Amino acid sequence: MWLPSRFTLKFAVCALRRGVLKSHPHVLRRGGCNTAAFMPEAAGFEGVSGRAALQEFSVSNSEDFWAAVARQRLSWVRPFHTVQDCDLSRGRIKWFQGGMLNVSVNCLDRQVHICPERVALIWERDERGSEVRYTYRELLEMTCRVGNLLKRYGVKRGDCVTIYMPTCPLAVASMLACARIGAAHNVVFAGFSAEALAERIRDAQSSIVITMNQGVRGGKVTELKKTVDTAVQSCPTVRHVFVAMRTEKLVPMTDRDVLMDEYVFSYHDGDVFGCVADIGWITGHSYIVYGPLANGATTVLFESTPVYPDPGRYWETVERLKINQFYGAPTAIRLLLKYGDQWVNKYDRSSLKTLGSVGEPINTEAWEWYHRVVGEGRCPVVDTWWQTETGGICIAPKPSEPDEEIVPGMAMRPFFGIKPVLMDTEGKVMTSNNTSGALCIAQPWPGMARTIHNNHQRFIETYCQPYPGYFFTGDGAYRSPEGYYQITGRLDDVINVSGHRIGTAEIEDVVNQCSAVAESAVIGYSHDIKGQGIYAFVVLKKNMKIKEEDLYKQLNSVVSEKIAKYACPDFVLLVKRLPKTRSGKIMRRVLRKVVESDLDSLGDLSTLDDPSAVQEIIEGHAKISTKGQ
Ligand code: 6R9
Repeated sequence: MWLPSRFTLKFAVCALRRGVLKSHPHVLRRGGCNTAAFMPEAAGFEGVSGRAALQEFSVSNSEDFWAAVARQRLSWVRPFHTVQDCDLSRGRIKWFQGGMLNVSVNCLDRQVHICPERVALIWERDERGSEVRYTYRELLEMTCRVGNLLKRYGVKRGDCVTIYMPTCPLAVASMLACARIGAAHNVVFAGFSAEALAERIRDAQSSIVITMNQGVRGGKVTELKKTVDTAVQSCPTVRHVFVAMRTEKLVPMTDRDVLMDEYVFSYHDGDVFGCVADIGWITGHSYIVYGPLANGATTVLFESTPVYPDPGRYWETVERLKINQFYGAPTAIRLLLKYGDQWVNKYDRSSLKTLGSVGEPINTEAWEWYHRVVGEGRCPVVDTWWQTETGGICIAPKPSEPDEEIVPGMAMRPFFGIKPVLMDTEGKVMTSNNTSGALCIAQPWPGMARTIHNNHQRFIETYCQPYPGYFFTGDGAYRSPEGYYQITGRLDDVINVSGHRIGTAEIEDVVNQCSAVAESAVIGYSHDIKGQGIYAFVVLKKNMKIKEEDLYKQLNSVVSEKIAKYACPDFVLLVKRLPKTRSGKIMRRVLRKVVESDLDSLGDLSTLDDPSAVQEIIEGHAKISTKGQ
């Protein structure tokens, strides 16, 4: 598990404090102060000084780099004999062959050995002010109990356990327990329907599902056990359902069900990393569970929503838990921006050091607000680009030298060991700056995906074949004259208006700068003359009153001024909500289907955050297309 970039400096400090570096007395002298601060291991890299030199070393001497990191930061049961054996063009990705480790041992036992009473988890329960802290020792105990239970019910190495739970300590312990006994885990977001859950259980062929009697989020109770009962009816592999109690409510139990015991709580202080994603998404896996725990950090499990019981929830939580790093999604930032600054200013945010953003391009307005209002202009905002397939952050403004700039809304700098490249339409690497292309990664790194479960051929076709020898991300990016990267959105979303190719993110960024606009989604639709026309879906800020014609005029003038006339929307539809995934990404695919009047192939909408948003859009679009604009 690779470190989040924000952790590197902190890790260096912790490592010194904990004596990890004792066996490397010349760390600071040989690597130079700067380099050791980024990464203590750099001390062993002859002649490397400063962030840029370390980044260069990490890609040109990739094997030495990753071997040093792997040896220093992880405890191995058996050391590896070969650092890597990869061939991207064939989809062969093998790292650390011969080596054996247990990630749960690295997240728990290693930390318990160093500092058993440090707080590992702070569970920020939906009920405000009732947080619960777990030390590394307690989390290890809980994990061992779940692991034993799984073994007792026949789970073996290589099996896959389905976890259908909200973000909570027992869910983390269940993930780590699976890893401990060599089983895989299939964490399904606890808002998914019985049908969506059943499909994922069948795919994983799980014999065990772990769930809770009920879930609580945003003050609403969800019947998790009931959903599991329905789902498992069509899942013949399931033999047992483990049920933990989140509320007092007793739910019907059958012979198949196993009630899990309660555990012990205790309260301690510690450093606090607050990633407010759901553990059902990759951000939750890497930056709530494995990343922070493997580095001995204290991690927050946020069970609630950004607006429950009011839009000050995040910042009240920051004040109460003294969160140092806050990591969230642009969609939530845009939502909170709509409610105004007073919800932020009410709370003391002096504990905050770094603000992170992930999941989508962060538009300029949201970035500025996050930086100026939330971070009081003193916390760096890091726009981190990565994907489920990359395992961890690949491009981010930090780490950087202390005086280096951060450009709003740009992921900017490749992380250590990552070599991004841009490809042109002919599949050639573009070497110049100030250019846009398809974002690929030129060489393998240990955290990357190795295959798709039960479908290696699809893995090869999707990621390895489009640009042979390179890992294809599916995203487009722009490289600035200074060599910084900016993500322009999914390549499937790129619009081609009369031969001008433009990313949806670029137009949305400008549309969102209109004072009346809270957020927007832009898509291309087929146009007889221009090839593609531009259609913008716009959500207005709270209590905003503006005449539609005035809004269109404003939009046209700002888009033609900041981009060009060809980028002005042909259609603008005002909507109350945009269709989004549960992790907050705008589903432009659904919008395209509505505009193409292809309603039969909208796909499974139950995985949307709010499926009813689509109905409003269908109706709104029908009006526009009959009356014109
Ligand atoms: C971590 C995560 C991956 C896709 C990715 C890209 C988009 C993520 C972004 C970003 C612009 C950023 N994305 N971070 N776009 N700027 N900082 O989100 O994983 O759910 O797999 O999504 O999200 O399009 O390809 P995942």
